[in-house]
Amino acid sequence: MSEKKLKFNSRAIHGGQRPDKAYGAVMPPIYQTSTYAQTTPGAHQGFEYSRSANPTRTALENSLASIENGNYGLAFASGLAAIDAVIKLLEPGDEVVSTNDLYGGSYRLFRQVFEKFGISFRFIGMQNADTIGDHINEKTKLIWVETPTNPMMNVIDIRAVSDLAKKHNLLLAVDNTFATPYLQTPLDMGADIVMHSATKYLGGHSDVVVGALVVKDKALADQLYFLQNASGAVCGPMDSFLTLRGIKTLHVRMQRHCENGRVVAEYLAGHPKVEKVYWPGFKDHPNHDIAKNQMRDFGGMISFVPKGSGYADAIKIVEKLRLFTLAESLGGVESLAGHPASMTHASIPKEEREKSGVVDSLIRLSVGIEDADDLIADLEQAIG
Ligand code: P1T
Repeated sequence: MSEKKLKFNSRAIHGGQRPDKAYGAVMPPIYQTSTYAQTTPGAHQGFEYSRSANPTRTALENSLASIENGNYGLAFASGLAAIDAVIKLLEPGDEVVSTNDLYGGSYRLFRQVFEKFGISFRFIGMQNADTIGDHINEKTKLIWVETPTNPMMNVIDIRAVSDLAKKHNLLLAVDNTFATPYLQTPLDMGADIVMHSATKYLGGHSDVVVGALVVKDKALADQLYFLQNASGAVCGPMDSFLTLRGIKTLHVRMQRHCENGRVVAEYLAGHPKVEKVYWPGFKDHPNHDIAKNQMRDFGGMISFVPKGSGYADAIKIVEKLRLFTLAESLGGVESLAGHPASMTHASIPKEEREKSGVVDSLIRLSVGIEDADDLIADLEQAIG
């Protein structure tokens, strides 16, 4: 059966995978080698040096391409290394239009690294896609979209942004970390590049830091491959193996993340001491209809603001949580809680941060796949 015909769950397990050529190993071995023997210069079995390509990484890259409905996958040493490669497609003088609510590290890379090299970034709200065109000019080359956004859970209409990008001949890159291809496949909606912090749901077990890019277009893949090899921030063989192993259960984990996410979001929304809950599954979420249209379910990421609270009260709650671990990151099997203002988004100036809703009392939850009752009991004792 042609692999393209397989449905998502089958591709998560089999996509791009063949038993290993040497001994038929069903899981690709961890090819922990930097280099490969040649019989005469240039005569090798497809691998020369592990920065350029490594069989374990290639197995992961093929899987990434398959689950995102792309043709080419590239695995990097971190999500930020993957973003770094995308921005290096640009030239000094070029402009990028980006969502204003995004991971703090992406913002820091854009503002504090790439602006020095003459690339400018405009951070705008994209919840209403009709307004994005106002920020495009002759220097604009790329639209950078995170959806759902980290941590405010805004949802951006990928098809609408893609139409705009095509009209102005711009590249569209979508950070698909929060949704994963289980919930949405941006390339099918017209995006040119899909990016992941595979550290999160794709790996799924909080044991690797890995980044990914997937594209359909060969010329774009060649350019990104050139940058991956030239800059060298590649995913190592052990991390490739672990990420590939994670992807094989992505669909079952995501199903449970979504189920538990719904239970936790509804619990918080009904809690007398909770002011506001951000989760795209609520009918009154401003972009619920877009989410329903482009996502298969609503995920396990939730942010909330306790009632009448400030910085100190939010800190008290996250300190009291026991089953939810207070930690950076998200998307693993275990539930995590974070305080974006002081942790993941601390590199965004307070003024900027608060414009997009990241107030000092905001708490972010990555709902894991434990028993939902235990998660609720933990929240109950922490919120009071
Ligand atoms: O951490 P790294 O693998 O380099 O990925 C960066 C990144 C990119 N995009 C999104 C949407 C992300 O959430 C991240 C990393 N985020 C966290 C560590 C966090 O706790 O939000």
